[in-house]
Amino acid sequence: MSRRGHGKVTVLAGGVGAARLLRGLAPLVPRGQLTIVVNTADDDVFYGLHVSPDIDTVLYTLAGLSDPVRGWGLAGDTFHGLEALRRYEHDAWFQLGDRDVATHLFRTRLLRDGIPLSQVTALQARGLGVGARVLPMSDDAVRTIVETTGGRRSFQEYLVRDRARETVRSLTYAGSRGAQPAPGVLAAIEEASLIVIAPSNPLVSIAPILAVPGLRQGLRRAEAPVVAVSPLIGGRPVKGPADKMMRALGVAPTPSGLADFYHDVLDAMVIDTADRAHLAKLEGRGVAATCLDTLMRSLGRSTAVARAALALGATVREQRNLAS
Ligand code: FO1
Repeated sequence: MSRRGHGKVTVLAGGVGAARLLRGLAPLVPRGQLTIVVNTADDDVFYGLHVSPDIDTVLYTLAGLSDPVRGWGLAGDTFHGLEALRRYEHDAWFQLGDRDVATHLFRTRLLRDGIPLSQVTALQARGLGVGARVLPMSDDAVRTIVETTGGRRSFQEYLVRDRARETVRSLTYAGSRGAQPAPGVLAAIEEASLIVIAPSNPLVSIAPILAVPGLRQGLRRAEAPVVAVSPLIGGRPVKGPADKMMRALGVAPTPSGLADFYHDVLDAMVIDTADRAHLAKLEGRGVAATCLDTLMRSLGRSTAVARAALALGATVREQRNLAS
């Protein structure tokens, strides 16, 4: 590793929050050095098409094509196809844009032909001109099942159809026990100089990745520092129901709660200035921490947060070198 370089960086990523960090991080990491391991437990089939929302969001964002307001889908897309479909399926609640559909058509056809999701994703990254290596966590199907007070829901039913109104009783990552990490995932963790847990929902974006056999052990064994970027600002996420879900499942929606949740893999955490009261608590339990404004509303803010994560990782590495 050069003095100014960071070596290989591996990021565990969900959707929109992760993508906001990645748009700042990707330009800071030399080509060929960045691997992104993406949650696929939100994947589902809509209108016969296999949709991988977190992979889509990461790819579209890195390609500079994502819708800046929604965070998902393509900027400037239209929904005429969906409107036409609603003549037959009145409650078609999951919105696939007219141009977005091409991504799902391509993925579905290749998967049906027996091509693994990791290879399909690599082809899509190439087609979109994305230089970073984007890997699904697994080529095997893992699905988040949400038990709510109203019944059992798929993740997209819970989040999109029911707008996360129901109280969550439990989460399961169906299929995770028998799943294998996608090719390259374990090596990316082993060879990394820095591992970043993106500011994604810990329960439904990061936990399914950690539930793939070998992933958690790989992180525990990794030489690289594991730095989490908190998705919380003053106890609330920028988007989505993370705080509600965390509270319902007994995880405090604070940096300390996150540190408890990631306790066996975590070395350091980037938190928002609004949560600076947790800095001392984190340091007290051996988690190195730094704080700044983590609201990534612009590329500049994404770059600042990415730099903070890289710098914190470098500090942890230096401290370890001094101690050894
Ligand atoms: N999120 C919504 O809130 N409503 C939608 O209709 C919707 C459609 C959609 C289509 C493709 C895609 O890649 C993502 C889409 N998302 C939609 C986002 C997605 O449901 C969630 O944000 C993620 O699963 C959570 O990471």
